[in-house]
Amino acid sequence: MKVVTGEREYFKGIDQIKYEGPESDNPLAYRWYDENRVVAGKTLKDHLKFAVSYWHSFNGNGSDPFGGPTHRFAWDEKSDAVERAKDKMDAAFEFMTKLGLPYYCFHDVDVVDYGNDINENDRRLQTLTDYAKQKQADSGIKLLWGTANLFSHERYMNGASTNPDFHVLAHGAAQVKAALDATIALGGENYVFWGGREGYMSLINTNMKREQEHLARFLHTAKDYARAQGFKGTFFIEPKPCEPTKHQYDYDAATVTGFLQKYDLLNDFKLNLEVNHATLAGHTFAHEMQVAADWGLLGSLDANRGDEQNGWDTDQFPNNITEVTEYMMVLLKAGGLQGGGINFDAKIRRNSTDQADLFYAHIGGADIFARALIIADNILQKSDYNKIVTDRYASFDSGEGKAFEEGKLSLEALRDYAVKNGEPAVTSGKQEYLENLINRFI
Ligand code: XLS
Ligand code: NI
Ligand code: NI
Repeated sequence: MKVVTGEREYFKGIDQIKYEGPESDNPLAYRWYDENRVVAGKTLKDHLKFAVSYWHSFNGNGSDPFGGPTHRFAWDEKSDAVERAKDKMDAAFEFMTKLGLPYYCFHDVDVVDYGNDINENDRRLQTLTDYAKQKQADSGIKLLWGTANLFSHERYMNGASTNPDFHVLAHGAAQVKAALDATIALGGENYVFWGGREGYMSLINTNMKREQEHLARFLHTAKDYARAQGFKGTFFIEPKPCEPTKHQYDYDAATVTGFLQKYDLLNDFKLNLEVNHATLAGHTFAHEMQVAADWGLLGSLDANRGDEQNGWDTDQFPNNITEVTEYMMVLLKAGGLQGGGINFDAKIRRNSTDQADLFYAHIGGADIFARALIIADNILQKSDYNKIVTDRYASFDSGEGKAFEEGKLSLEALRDYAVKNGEPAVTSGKQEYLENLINRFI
């Protein structure tokens, strides 16, 4: 990939990041992410489809509820919104091409600031879409997914498509239309719906059934529009249990799959799962991935992690090799992601203020996933892991167990079997053995 800069170079002194191998001690090099390395029949680049998220990397300024920005961006200086947005896009493509990752993702308002005039907002996004089209052509970087931010503006405080006021819903639709148009124009491979405020703060004032019906109708309407415009990609729902809303309708993977089935959306929608959202829902991320995989809905991943000592969406970069290895085992067993990739929905810390910090963060994230994928493939290919799990269910492979699976045994027949065969043998689940096995390959 060639480095693409604008008139000005923003990340001075940092060249293109290269793969140097595990022995390298260069902090600005990949040690595991060799994009051309083939694992389980595909290159790492094609398995992982890494994406940089626009919001955290080029908008996230380090502010928190207790203090203002700590990250000062040289691309954030001009007073005109469109000119400022072009500078930011120059910086974004410089960063992404120096990093050498193949995709990016954005919300409409990440790309250019919005005001309250829908026509003017559409014009701004259109201008930046044209600008991005050129940058994508110059660099070869592609859009993994686009989305609309239907949670930051004050009008969405009671939700967007689940708002009790139809007028607010219509504003959300206007934003989604423009974001879909931009995604389609840029050849975006997918489109995401994350319903940050699609839920309720208190049940006392909420008609939950009606709100969920509106959400489903909204998704159908948006999907029908995009399909009519020729969009062939996948729509993703991104589950999260809470934050900002107290209770969100897209709580977790199991909740969303039930919703998609109930409202006849399974043909067009899959899941975009996020690590820390799983944590907040009280699940492991591997669990969320497995739920999606079992439904054939494992679409895309938002890579990050939470903090074990607190309970909010800290969006830190991933760094736990054991956990990520377990994710990659689920991914390989599922046959990969359907349409999506791995988006770093993660931000550097408030006090990480060197320009290089954003590079270290993404390098570490890409390396841990690449390394985990290689390890996971070794475990599945070279150990008795698969056999142990398969053998646990061997009693259903033949005889009466098989007949039960096929629906051929009545409750009385099951009772007869139990009486005839006495107490079952005690069988180990071998959990510690398998944990050690995974560690052995790490
Ligand atoms: C917030 C979400 C958000 C989505 C896109 O918690 O993860 O960043 O990925 O709207
Ligand atoms: Ni996310
Ligand atoms: Ni999140």
